[in-house]
Amino acid sequence: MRIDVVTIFPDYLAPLDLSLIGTARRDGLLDVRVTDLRDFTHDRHRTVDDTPYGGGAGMVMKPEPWGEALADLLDGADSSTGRAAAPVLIVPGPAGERFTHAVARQLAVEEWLLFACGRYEGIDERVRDHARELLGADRVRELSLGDYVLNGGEAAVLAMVEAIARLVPGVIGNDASLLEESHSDGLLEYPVFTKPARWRGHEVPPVLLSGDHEAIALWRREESRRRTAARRPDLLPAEQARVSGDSFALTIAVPADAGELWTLTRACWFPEVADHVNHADRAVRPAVETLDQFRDTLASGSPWRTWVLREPTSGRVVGSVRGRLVGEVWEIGRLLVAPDLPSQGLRSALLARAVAHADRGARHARLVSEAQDARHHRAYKRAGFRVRRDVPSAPGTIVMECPLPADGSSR
Ligand code: JET
Repeated sequence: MRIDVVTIFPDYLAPLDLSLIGTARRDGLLDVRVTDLRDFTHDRHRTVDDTPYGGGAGMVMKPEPWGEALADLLDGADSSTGRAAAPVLIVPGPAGERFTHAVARQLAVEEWLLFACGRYEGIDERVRDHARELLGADRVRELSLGDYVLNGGEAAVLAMVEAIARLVPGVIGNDASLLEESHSDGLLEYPVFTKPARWRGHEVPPVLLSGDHEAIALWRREESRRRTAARRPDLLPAEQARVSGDSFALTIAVPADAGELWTLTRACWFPEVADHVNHADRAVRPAVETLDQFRDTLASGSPWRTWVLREPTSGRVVGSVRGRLVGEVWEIGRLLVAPDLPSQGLRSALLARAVAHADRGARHARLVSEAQDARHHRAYKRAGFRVRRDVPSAPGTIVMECPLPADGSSR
């Protein structure tokens, strides 16, 4: 694979001589060339930037040096490589599409990548327009590592080249390690341990010492799923909840869901909201919680795990449930379904999900129900819940519990 990098700081790319990438270059697997953009300026100060049209702070990279640098690299291509390949032009920048493992895979099969490092406020937009005419619209990609701003594209190029080059056959000696790592199967990696078995009072999980390969594989899959749900719920695939022929998507809620979910919660608790206006002393939590307070419960550090149910075609949020571990009890709450939908089947599907995905430390699942609400009691009983008169609860409510398997193995 050929990799060109155009930058005003060629020294910044020196690390590409080190480690696996450096070895792959010496082995002839990677042909990395760094070009100084200032070589394509013609004034005494070797100027690459100018003030923005329309005003505003900062400077913009001038198009002319970029045009000349591109032309030079593309012209040289036929003679030096003996083929008429066109590169994929990659412009790292905070406004790009997200660079992911999947993108790295697409790029790893290309013969030639050309990275353009922007600085200041960015490169004049017409450079990309021009490159799209030269290379084809799908061969110019503005890519972002994440939602933060760097001083220039160079550090992003180092990260992208490392992520891409290690997927080029031969660059990494052990292909099996590529198959097992985080993101290769869409989930985060399970935790790993090495000797000694006990270190500063911390034990290695006993299953890993058991020699039982099936049990180890199961444990690792479960840890991957648990980690992903806790840290990166956005990576979990939507599971389908099929209710009376209609299919709904059931996923872990993220902070971005807060607006819709809070609005639906308020709507479902409307009697309590109205009551709160009249009797502020009888505050019911879902009726008085602010949007910001609710959003915090969806953040990755929150003890709550919240699921959101959507109509798949419209994406409309139509239901939710949540759970958290308190001691040995998995507290389930905020079970709700939009008032215009047939609620029973959807409520049962949501409750089943909250029970099935209880924290493995839990011995019982618990929910609180309105004492008068016989219809819901019957549904909770069908789901395995029983009334616990011995557990105290607010006036007008009852507590119901359902035992959970001791080892959490079904979860
Ligand atoms: C970045 C990449 O900050 C990032 O990239 C570097 C950068 C900074 C400023 C300007 C710039 O210009 C490129 C361009 O974009 C419009 O012309 C590039 C953050 N996440 N990933």
